[in-house]
Formats: sequence, structure tokens, C-alpha cells
Amino acid sequence: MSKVVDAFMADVIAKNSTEPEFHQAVREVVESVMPVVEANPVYKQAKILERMVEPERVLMFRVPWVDDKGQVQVNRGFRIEMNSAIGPYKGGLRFHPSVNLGILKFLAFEQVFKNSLTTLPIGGGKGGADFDPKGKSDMEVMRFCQSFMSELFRHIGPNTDIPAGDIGVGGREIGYLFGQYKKLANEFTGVLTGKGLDWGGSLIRPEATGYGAVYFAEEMLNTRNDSIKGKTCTVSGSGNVAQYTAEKVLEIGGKVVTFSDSNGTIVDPGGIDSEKLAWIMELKNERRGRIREYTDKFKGTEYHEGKRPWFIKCDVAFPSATQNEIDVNDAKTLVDNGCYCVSEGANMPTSPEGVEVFLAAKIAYGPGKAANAGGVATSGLEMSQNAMHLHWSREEVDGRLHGIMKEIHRMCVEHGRDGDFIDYVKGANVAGFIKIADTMIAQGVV
Ligand code: NDP
Ligand code: 2IT
Repeated sequence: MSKVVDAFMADVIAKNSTEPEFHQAVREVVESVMPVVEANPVYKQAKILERMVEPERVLMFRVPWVDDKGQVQVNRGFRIEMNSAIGPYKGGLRFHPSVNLGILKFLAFEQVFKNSLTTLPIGGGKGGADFDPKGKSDMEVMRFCQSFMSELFRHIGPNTDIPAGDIGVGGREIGYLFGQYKKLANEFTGVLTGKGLDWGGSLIRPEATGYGAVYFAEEMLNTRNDSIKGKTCTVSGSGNVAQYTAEKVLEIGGKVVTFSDSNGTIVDPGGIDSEKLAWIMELKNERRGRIREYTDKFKGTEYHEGKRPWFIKCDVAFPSATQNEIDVNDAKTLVDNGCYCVSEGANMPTSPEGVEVFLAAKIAYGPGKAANAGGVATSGLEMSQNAMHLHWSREEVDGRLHGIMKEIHRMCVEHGRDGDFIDYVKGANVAGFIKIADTMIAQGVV
């Protein structure tokens, strides 16, 4: 089987030579699903995998804007419309200086399988820009968002392509993007998700990715007659996903001991309680400060410049920052220190060698496309509410989110069980793949 995979990957690499993250994401899926493809001549004849790795459409555009000093700035904007077999393109926008075509293609590819797992009718896409919101004024962010949407608006729509947030794109950015879309399209419609509550947003959407990652961890632990209650958890990042992961861990009775950002990690051996978490939320979301400030505010805590949280002993780890933030050594350190559950809030946070370490150690390892699917699933619920011109209660949305995470877990178990062990990587990839592949066959060669 590995020869077939290598031959397939050689073509993907030759065609997309400068996109290592895309190769990484594709290889992981192809390794899982090649046995299914080889066993089903229909998939082979229809060249399903070959079609899946080719985006349906790639948009790349200039985003010019004027900064507060009156200087003209130019960024590069993208939207990858990856696969619309089961529904309109759906996926977030990332604003970060590291954004390039390959990173967005890896994210769009992951999104296709993730969205398939949500049980909802949503295809996959991703977009963004190499714009760095750090240190920019509100007005600069607004002007950038307006310029970005001035091009993007002609390509998206509530039944075509529905962007949302990701790194660097939260409620503030969605507001500016929505305002500009509405002005240009002359239409008030659910074209973005993650909107404010007063203008079509859904309750629980801000919380959904983090809550979902904890629900998924709890499902994985339940298969081992265990729970997060009383467990020590490490969380990386300090943005949207990290914050609501911590909130749900605390609610269940776990202890959160770390947060981080791209500069370093804070460690609070006594545990980050809900008051301290509220302080972090205010620091990050209102004052847009850095996580190191935590150690000035709270005594008996540590800041480790340039470090990620994985050297801290824990039972459960929630990587919630970015791709490849757990390398092979981090994975070994986690396992050696007794970590036995990893639930990925971030997209592809573990390197392939790190994943091998987790699988070899037979820990409960939930890959991002399953564990963090609660965010996009709740975006799907926001779309349903917009389509019905209705607003569901917190309980209604959270109940549906929880049910979807349980169902994703069930599908992973169905397709990933190997004796007593559950290989969630295989389970998620195969379950996500079959639905898309069968749909592509039903719809013909398009
Ligand atoms: P935010 O922008 O709210 O927060 C991102 C956090 O990650 C920040 O603390 C940031 O630190 C840190 N981070 C970002 N890039 C890097 C980097 N290169 N190295 C180290 N730290 C970094 O984003 P989200 O919380 O929304 O997203 C976090 C992850 O979750 C991403 O992988 C995203 O794709 C994924 N995700 C998000 C969903 C959502 O609904 N928002 C849904 C599913 C997955 P700093 O401030 O220093 O940049
Ligand atoms: O990676 C992701 O799933 C997201 N950033 C959320 C996408 C969405 O459309 O809500």
C-alpha cells in the first residue's frame, strides 16, 4: 500500500512543489483512505482522490489599503473553493503574516473532510490574507477588511461560499467584512458566520470550537471509562479556541495549567480558575495584550519565553494555536510525562512524526478534523437559523453541538476501531471520505 501512496504523493508534490503543509495534509488522508480506494474500483475509475486534491477554484487577489499614517499598503488575499460536492463552500478566513497558498490549501483540504463529518450539508473552503492584525488600529483593520471584501464579495454568497473566522479573524473582523458585503451586494443575508448576535449570529458560535474539542475529549475518555473531571490539562494558544476550551474544562471539573502565544507560555501550577480566565479574555479580546502579562498579575506563576506548553506534565493536552506546534520531541515528552489524551482544537497541530508517537503509544488522540469540527458545525447551525429567520436558544444550539460531537466520535469509532484501540486518524479520514466520494460519483464527472 505504501508504494501506491508514494506514487500518488509524487504527483501531488510535483504539481504543488512549494506547498509542504498541503503535502502533509494530503498524505495523512491518502494513507488512511488508499485501502478503501483500492478495494473499490468505482472510486479508482472515477479518479476520486485525484479530483479531491485539485481545488475546484482558487482565487488570489490584491488587497490595497491605507494605514493611519496615510501610507499605501498592499496585501495578498485568497479564497480556496476546494470541494462543493455536499454543500456550498464553507470555511474560515485567516489573517496572519504566514498565510500563503499552500497553507490555505492544506486548511481547505482538511475542511472538506471535517465538514463531511459534521453531518451537515457543507462543502469545504478556506481563505485569508498575509495581513498581520497585531499592532493595527481598529480603523486600519476596518479599511483592510473593506478592501478584502471589495474583491471577495463577487465570489461568495449564502448558497455559494460562506466564510467565517480563523486565526486573526474574530467578531470584530466579521463585523467589518459583513458591513462591506452588505453595502456592495445590497442584500442582508447570512453570507458569513460568526456574526454578532443582533445581526444574524448564533449563540454558542464563539464558544463552539473549544467546547466541541472538550466534548470530543470527553467522548474519547468515556470509551476508557474515564473523564476530564479532576484531570490536569495543558492548553496552547490564548485566542478563541484556547479560551473556550479552558472554560469547558473548568465547567467539567478539570484543571487548566497553561496558556501560550507565539512569544511564550505561562504556567499556573495552582490552576487557571474562572476568574483568572475572565482576566485572560479581557486581556486578549479587549486590550489585545500578550499572555506574558498574566505572570505580572498573578503570583506564583511562570512565564517561559519562546517555549510551547508541552514540557509541562499533564493528563490531557489541547493544542489550540496553530499547525505543527507539536513536533516529534514534544509528542515524546507529552507521552513520557503521562499524557494519555490529545484533542486538537487547532488544525494539524501535530507533525506526522508526532502523530506516529501518539498512535504507537495508543493514547486517545483526536485529530483536528474530528476534534475541532464543532466550530464549523455551529456555523452550519447559524446558517440554518439564518435560512429560517429564527434564533435558537443557548440550550438548543449547545445541545445540537454536543450531539454532533458525539456522532462524529461514533463515526470515528465505526471506521477506526482496531481491536481495543481506536485509531481516530483513520476513523475520521475514512468516514469523511466515503460521504464525499459517494456524492462525487452520484454527481458525475464535474
Ligand atoms: P485566534 O487568532 O483567536 O488565536 C490564535 C492563537 O494561537 C493566539 O494565541 C496566537 O498567538 C497563537 N498562534 C497563532 N499563530 C501562531 C504561531 N505561528 N505560533 C505560535 N502561536 C500562534 O485563533 P483561533 O483560536 O480561532 O484559532 C486557533 C487554531 O484553531 C487555528 O489552528 C485554527 O485554524 C483552529 N480552528 C479555529 C476555529 C474557530 O472557530 N476559530 C475552528 C476550528 C479550528 P499570537 O497572538 O502570538 O499570534
Ligand atoms: O477551521 C475551521 O473549521 C474554522 N476556522 C471554522 C470554519 C467555519 O466556517 O466556521
